[in-house]
Amino acid sequence: GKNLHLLSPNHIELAKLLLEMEQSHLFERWPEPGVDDEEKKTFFDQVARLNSSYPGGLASYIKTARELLADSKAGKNPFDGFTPSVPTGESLTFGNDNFIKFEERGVKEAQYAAFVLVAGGLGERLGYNGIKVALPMETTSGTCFLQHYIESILALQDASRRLDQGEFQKDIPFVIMTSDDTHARTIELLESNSYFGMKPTQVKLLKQEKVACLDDNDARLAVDPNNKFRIQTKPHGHGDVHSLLYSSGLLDEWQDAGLRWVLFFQDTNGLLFKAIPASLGVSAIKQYHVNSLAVPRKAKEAIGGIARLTHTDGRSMVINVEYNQLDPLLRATGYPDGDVNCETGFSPFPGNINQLILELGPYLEELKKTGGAIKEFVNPKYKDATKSSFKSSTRLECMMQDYPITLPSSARVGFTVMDIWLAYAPVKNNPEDAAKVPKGNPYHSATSGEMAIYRANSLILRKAGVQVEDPVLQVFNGQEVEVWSRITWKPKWGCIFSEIKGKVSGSCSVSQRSTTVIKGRHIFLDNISLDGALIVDSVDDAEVKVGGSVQNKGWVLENVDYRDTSVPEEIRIRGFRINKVEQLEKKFDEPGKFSLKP
Ligand code: UGB
Repeated sequence: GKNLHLLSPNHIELAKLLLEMEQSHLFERWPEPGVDDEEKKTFFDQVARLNSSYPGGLASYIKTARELLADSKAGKNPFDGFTPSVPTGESLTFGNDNFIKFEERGVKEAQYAAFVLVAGGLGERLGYNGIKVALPMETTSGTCFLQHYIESILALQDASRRLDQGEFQKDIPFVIMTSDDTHARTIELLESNSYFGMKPTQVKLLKQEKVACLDDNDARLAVDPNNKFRIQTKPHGHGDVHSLLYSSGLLDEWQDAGLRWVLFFQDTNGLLFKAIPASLGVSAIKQYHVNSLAVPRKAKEAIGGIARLTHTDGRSMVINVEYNQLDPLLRATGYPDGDVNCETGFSPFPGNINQLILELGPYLEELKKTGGAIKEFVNPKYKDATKSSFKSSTRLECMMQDYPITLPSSARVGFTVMDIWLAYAPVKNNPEDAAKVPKGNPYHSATSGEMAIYRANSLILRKAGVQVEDPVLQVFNGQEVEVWSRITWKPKWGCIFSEIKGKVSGSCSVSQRSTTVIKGRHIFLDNISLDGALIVDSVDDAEVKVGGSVQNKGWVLENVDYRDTSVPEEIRIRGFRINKVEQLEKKFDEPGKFSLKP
């Protein structure tokens, strides 16, 4: 009260709100008026931000927190009344007729899509010091995730216009959700690289705010341990993307511009864009309002499981059940063994890779009702079995894949299962934890993420008719991985299978120790036998035929230890570096037809 004269009317309202919500402890350690007055004002600026960035304001946040904390204390199961069963979805096999049919439809739809990358997370499990989208996806070409995503979107945009031959000429919008942890570094990465070739106006950043931490079951807001004039905050989760998109007005803008799809994806999956055209085709042909991309999932793997949940009252929905909840839910509903692999060697519940394709029209209609608010949860770490106090402060969280929870049963919610090698290779785990992953389960490390790119590209070229030699097994940072030929190409070289196939002719072969980087658009592999390293670049209006026998000492993988701090972090977390001993490197920078034959 003594401090009231300092405050603006707006701040006084906020002070009243806090007192009404029984948050007077926030002011307990405040000094006399005249002392630290600026800090006190800044406190209310923070409260104003917390209040305006949460749908329904702080009062609603605290109220929901009390309810969820009470449920958690009572041990209430969020899935009470629901029984899980294995849902049916579309299952695709790379390169067969069905896959090609979906890809050809999907690529034409791509120009009517907007892409949304959620990149507000710091990736605590990975323990990398930079932002994750700045990490090289593979170190042969050195392309970082963000560059790859942008080039993939641009390649799709181009292929889509070319193949559709329609009138539609709008640029595909690209939104990146950031947070205070990633925002400045994301802008810096974009600006210092000229947006990797995208028009700066095509890219929009939406920054999510953190939410207030909670100290106890009464939802008393936590004072920041380092500053008594601040409320401690933590991330609210990727679910924020829906309310941010809605409040930004972008969804209306896209609707008016004639767009049809919104595609959501995560920060470190270098394979994702290989799966996008086909799964977008599935959305279009099966008219899915919601389509989640999935892969076969090992039981207990740290990715969510997609399940049909049927309630005793008859309601039913297809939804992601997060990895820590699937096993207990199964045990509680008649599967005494919980989440276990079936005869296929995988869990019967497909794994959610958190790539969602939403049809824009129904999405916008739904968000007009909900404002984009997503069902939240709380996950307090209790001190003891009485559940009366927490080890550290907690907060409410929400997940983007929980969007379908509020949809009516009539909504068309489906999913598309793809081969793991084609669709999913995230970089989430640090080397130490990755090395402890049970044998046969994916490491999800920088090592496995990079190797997965080479494997996928090798398998795709095999399917296109190239003889790619078998991989060898090697151990990096304690993880045994398959090492395939290091084959990479720019997305514009081929973003669907038929395009890639059209770039290969005659009898081509690549040995296991080989490396190739294809940087140009119209580069054709014709009767080439590669044993070494080959790097080819060309301007877009050059056509280059590469053939003959290429043989040199090539590029060699050398082990490095992740603890060796003399090696840059983005390299040592992989456990290897590339020694570029010898290569054939050629750039064609004039328009025209060329042939490269050593
Ligand atoms: N993210 C944000 O943008 N903001 C946040 O506040 C938090 C995260 P994690 P998680 O890949 O297979 C998800 O930490 O949440 C971004 C699914 O929930 O990598 O443990 C962050 O930058 C799970 O069902 O993953 O698990 C990143 O891009 C499963 O599908 C993304 O959100 C799993 O991913 C995911 O954050 C998976």
